[in-house]
Amino acid sequence: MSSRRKFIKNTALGTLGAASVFSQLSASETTRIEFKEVKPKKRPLIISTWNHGLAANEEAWNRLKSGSSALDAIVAGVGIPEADPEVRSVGYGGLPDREGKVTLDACIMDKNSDCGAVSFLQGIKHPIAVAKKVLENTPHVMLTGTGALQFALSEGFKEENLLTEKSKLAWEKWLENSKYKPVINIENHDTISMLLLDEEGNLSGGCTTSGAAWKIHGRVGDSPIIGAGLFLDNEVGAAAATGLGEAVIRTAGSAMVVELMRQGKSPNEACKEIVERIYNKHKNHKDMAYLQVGFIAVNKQGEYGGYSLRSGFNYAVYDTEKGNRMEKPDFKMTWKD
Ligand code: SD4
Repeated sequence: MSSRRKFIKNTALGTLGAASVFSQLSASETTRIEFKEVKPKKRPLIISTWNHGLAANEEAWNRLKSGSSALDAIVAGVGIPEADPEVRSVGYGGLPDREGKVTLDACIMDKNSDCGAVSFLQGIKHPIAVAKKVLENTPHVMLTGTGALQFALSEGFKEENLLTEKSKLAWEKWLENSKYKPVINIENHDTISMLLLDEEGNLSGGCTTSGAAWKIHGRVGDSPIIGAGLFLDNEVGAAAATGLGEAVIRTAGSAMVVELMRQGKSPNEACKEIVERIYNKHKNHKDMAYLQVGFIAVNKQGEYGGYSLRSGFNYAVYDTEKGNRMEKPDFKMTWKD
């Protein structure tokens, strides 16, 4: 709950509207409330999922500091793991689907709730940059498959082979048994979601992934879906997900985290409540054996947090107070539980 809401709730005038509360307070009390309401904790603030979030944060931070817009900073930031062949779950070098095709999902959202997304996109190294073009240059929110590729090419993007030798070898090994058993988030190199609170206190976010390895050709996860993999309301906060996309879509995960923050929960509490909900909905589900979900969230005041179902999740935080570092959120259970 924000300090202002807490204050009003705790006062004897708590049942009155804010306007009448203010009219009955002395000038000094009003000043105190106003100060609490607008005081940001830390700005700018950038948080990104997983270890590759560190390099992404660094790039986004430097871009912001040299005057880039928040969306350009996000595109450049998450563009680092997208281009890194060693990051096997995002962009170039990402693990392919069961047909050996690297298919990418991404979305981006700004302070005005404008958003752009691409799903099931092949052959373009930076899907997040295409998602931004969808936001800017089309009347739509999401383009998919060959349509998304056609659009990317018309915007000047270059088509290239994204299947590296290493990922091809991993796919060939998988083909020996062809067992579909998603192993999500265990090795710390997964979807990158980035949330950004800029110096003016405005929120934006982005998310990009090659999705679950060995998925059925055509499968789209939560990451390009606004409300599932990413959501923000500039009046409240922003949230993003990593993990088994099917579970995040079933529960509208990121949108729900934002709604819980709207109701007064802290980012940590909101992430935890949604993870608990996902657990309750899945505890007897066939997906439970390999289910992992993790959320990160930031509110308008600059408080941030995260929570995951299983151990192993971490995220990178960059702020003016402590610089760029990894943080480990709490989790509900270990992989052995
Ligand atoms: C998906 N949510 O496609 C993505 C995968 C992921 O951490 O986030 N892994 O389901």
